[in-house]
Amino acid sequence: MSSLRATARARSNIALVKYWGKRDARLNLPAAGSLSLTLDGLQTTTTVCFGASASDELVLGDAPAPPAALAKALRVVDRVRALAALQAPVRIESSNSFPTGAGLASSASGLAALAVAAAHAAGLALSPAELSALARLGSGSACRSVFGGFVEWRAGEAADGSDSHAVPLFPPAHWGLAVCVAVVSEDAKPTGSSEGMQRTAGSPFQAAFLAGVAEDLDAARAAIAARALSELARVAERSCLRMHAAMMAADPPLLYLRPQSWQVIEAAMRLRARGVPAFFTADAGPNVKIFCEAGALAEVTRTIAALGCVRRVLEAHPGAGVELLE
Ligand code: 2P0
Repeated sequence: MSSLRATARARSNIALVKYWGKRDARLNLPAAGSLSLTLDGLQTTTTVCFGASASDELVLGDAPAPPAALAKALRVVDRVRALAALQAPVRIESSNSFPTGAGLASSASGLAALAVAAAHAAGLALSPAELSALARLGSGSACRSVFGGFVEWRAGEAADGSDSHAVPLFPPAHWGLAVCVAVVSEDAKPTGSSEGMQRTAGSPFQAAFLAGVAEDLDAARAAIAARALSELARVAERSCLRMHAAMMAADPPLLYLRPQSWQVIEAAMRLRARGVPAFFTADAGPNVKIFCEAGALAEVTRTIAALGCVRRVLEAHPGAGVELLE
């Protein structure tokens, strides 16, 4: 059994056109497509070993993971065991290079690394699209982290989810963008994405958010192809704010952004108003990400770090897809 082991590394991704809403919660099938950039610097390394433990185990960093994290991981592992006709217990060891649970998409890199490590450990030869659909079972956004650079998750139509996976659009080197992550809080978020999406399904603004996604995807693809930052800024900021508007209008409301987040958002808008090629986005947590042309990163970071409300900043660049390490 000792050979049923593999290690993979995956990077986080940040959505430019947001995924928020499911048509099937069990299979993580989205209500609409989404589009993201995979980033280096924010990564998870995961080792999967079948048959080396008495029961299914997940270790995150140095500590046993909470039951909910193990349950998420087992959605991927159980599919792998079914495909490989394998019954052995699994031991998963995973470590992140960045804080978990604070809107930095640790589940995207984590579940993408897990899907690839588990499939290889079990001896499955899956295509990139199949690996992406496998990662999706653990966490929707993870299907995008299988690929590097600019990535689109096609929502698909099949009831079994077989056509709901990501596709690579442009490689990391296509456009020299950079991202400054303004960390305003490192606390775990109180409402996870799955629960948050379920609650937002009842928001009167959710249908309006979803109705704009197809147009946003077209506009984002065109802006990225043309490396047109001001066009991409327009699409990404409206996708982000429409998603947060739908969240805020849920009952009870979902408020992921803190006052400090709004200070960073306003700083990003001021930067662009004075000609710095930069724009903001924010996800299901209080931390704000500022995308910019790589040449503007030093100025963006200096400006954001000087805001009294920011605890620290992380810098990242476009990154590669998932890698098998051993
Ligand atoms: C995104 N987010 O497109 C959006 C924007 C957060 C806000 O994908 O329930 O952790 O596991 O499918 O993938 C976070 O959601 O949710 C997410 P599940 P996931 O990046």
